[in-house]
Order: sequence, then structure tokens, then C-alpha cells
Amino acid sequence: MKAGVTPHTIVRVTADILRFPTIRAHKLSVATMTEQRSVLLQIETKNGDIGYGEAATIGGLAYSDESPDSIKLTLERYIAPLLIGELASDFGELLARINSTIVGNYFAKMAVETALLDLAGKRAGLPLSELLGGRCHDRLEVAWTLASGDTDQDIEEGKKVLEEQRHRHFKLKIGKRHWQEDVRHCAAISDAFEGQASVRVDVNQAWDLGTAKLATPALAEAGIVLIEQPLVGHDYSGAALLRQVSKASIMADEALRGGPVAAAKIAGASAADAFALKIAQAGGLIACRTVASIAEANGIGVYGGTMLEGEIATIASAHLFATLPSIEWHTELFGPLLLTENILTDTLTYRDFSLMVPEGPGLGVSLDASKIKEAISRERSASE
Ligand code: MUC
Ligand code: MG
Repeated sequence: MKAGVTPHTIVRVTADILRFPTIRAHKLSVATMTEQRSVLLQIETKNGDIGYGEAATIGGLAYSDESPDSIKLTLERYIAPLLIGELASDFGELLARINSTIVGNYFAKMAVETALLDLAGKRAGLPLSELLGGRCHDRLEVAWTLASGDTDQDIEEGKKVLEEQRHRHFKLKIGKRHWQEDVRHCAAISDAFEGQASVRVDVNQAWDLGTAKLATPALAEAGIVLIEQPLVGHDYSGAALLRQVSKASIMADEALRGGPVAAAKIAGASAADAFALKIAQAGGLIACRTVASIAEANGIGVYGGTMLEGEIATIASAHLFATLPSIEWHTELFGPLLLTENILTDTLTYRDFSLMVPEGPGLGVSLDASKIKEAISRERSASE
């Protein structure tokens, strides 16, 4: 709905790839990360307000069919022209138009929705969590992923963050090695933290059903309470069968790409005990809330997931998760802690095993222009 130029008319849309080193190699079955590349979206209105959004993925195209490069291109070439000259306050209509003219591209769409919600919050003087239904929590408990690839190093790292009262739930990334070796690795870590921390695993789709049928009971025996995405995402019948043989809960993650549609199918197939809620995979915060509602309606637990994003998408997720009455498996909003650099003027607050949800308008964070510049130039010099 163009209405001449008003203070809330969108005048600028930019998407930049930022690059951050990780604190150590982060090893998943699909990729080993030594850095993270993340797209920062800025939507500016005539009055000078800027809404921020972020989209990141894991291991280039190893995890998902959107890469930082494709997200930037989608935002600049296909989405920006749908926004420029429009009223930011018409964001419901704008998002509907984007959804009806652009298929897929969930991560890019999530960044747009985040930025438009950030602007809406700034206009209203309300934090995103209030726009999204109101807070049930001011802090969210955060799990940490032990993924150095080395059992002793993982135990050392776990002890350190436990002592610092940063995390008391650990996720182990498995599926790259033989399943029996993985079970030994998990058993050693679970023993080391018995009575002090819970331990869960993420297989990132690495197993076939035969392997999963052997490995899941052994993992439960070793003290693992939750097994995330053991099978390829579309294998609903395999996941439903696995639920019958596993004492540990089975969680859907990659299977939820596409949000509510996928969630409804998984629930209908009785293929998950828990959903990993991810604003990126759902295509936005509002769709992710629908995924949470589908979970609630079907007696499925939820976990506040991450795509290992930086501070913007982490805080956007936190605002959404703060509105959910129960988050049975807590969250894994630790992305910023995995990176050696950040882009905020004040760092996020992690304490008492939790992330504090900001209270200011919109996302409630302010960005440091010089840090953004640095992260962009790291990306540029690495791509030359
Ligand atoms: C995933 O698959 O859940 C979340 C934590 C982590 O280490 O990787 C991500 C992605
Ligand atoms: Mg996962």
C-alpha cells in the first residue's frame, strides 16, 4: 500500500555477509565449522529507524539448501524491490506478498520478518516478545554443544561452563563415526556429568533406520535423554518406529524445514516426541509460533533451537521463545558464545545457566557500526 513518503516508508534495504571465527572447531556429522558466515539485513525507514534481521546457516550448503550467499542474493534482488517505497507498518501485508511471490527461502524470509518486527517494536516502544503475545519468561535456560570431536576435551569444556554456571545441559554432535564409537563417547561424557548436567545428542540425519535401531537403546542405556534428528528428515515412518524402541525422546529438527506444514505432517505421523523450534527453518517467528502451537496441541515437547546464528537472530528467537508457556527441553541459544567476535555495543547477558531476554523496544539491542564494518571486511578479504 504505497502512500507517498511518510516517516515509516522503507527507503533502504541492505544485506551484508559478516564473518566470525569460532572459538574452536565445531564438528557436526555434516560439516566442521571454524567460522560462521551470517547475513545482516538492515531495513531503514524515512525517519531513520533501522530494523535488523539476521540469517545464518551451517557449513555452506551442507545443512540446508540456503547458503549465506544465496540469502544475500535473495534479499537484495528479489525481496528488497518488494519493500522499498512501502510502509513498514504494513508489514503483515508485505510478508504475505513476499510469501505469495517467492517460494521457499525460509531463512531469508525470517530475516525480513525479524527486521520488520524490530521496526514495529521500535515504533510502538515495545519489545518483540510483547508484540508476539507477551512474555512468560525473562530468562531462558541455554544448553551448550560439546562438539570438539574429542571426548576428553569435551569433558574439560563441559566442566568449565558448568562451573561458570553457564550451562547444565549438553548436546553432543554424533553420527560421523561408527555408532558404537559414538555410544562410548556419549557414555563417557554422560558418566562425567552424572547428577550435574543432562546430556542429549544430535545426529543431524546421519543414520539409516537399521543403525538407529541399534544405537538408540544403547544411547538411552548410556544416559542420553534426547536424540535429535537421527534419521533423514523425510523418514516419518522410520522416526515413528524408532519412538517405539527408544526410551530416550526422539526430536525432529531438519524435518521441520518449512514450518507449520512440516510440523502438522510430523505430528500426524506420530514421528516425534519433541520439536526443535527454529525461526529460520519455520520461515519466521510467527510461523515458528504456529509450529509451537502444533506441538502443544499434539502433546509434543519443544526445544528452542538455533542455526548457530549471531546476536540478532539469537535475540529474535529468545523473544519468541520467551512467549511460550513451557519449553520442556529448554533452549540452545548459545550461538554468540561460539563466536570470537560480536556486533553489539553491549554483549548479551548469560548467567545462572540462562540467557536474559532484553527489555528494550524491538529486539532491544544496539549495534556497533565499527564491529559490523570489521565483520564485513573479514568476509571481503576472505572471499578475495
Ligand atoms: C542443529 O542441528 O541443531 C545447533 C547446535 C549446534 O551445535 O548445531 C546446531 C544445529
Ligand atoms: Mg539439530
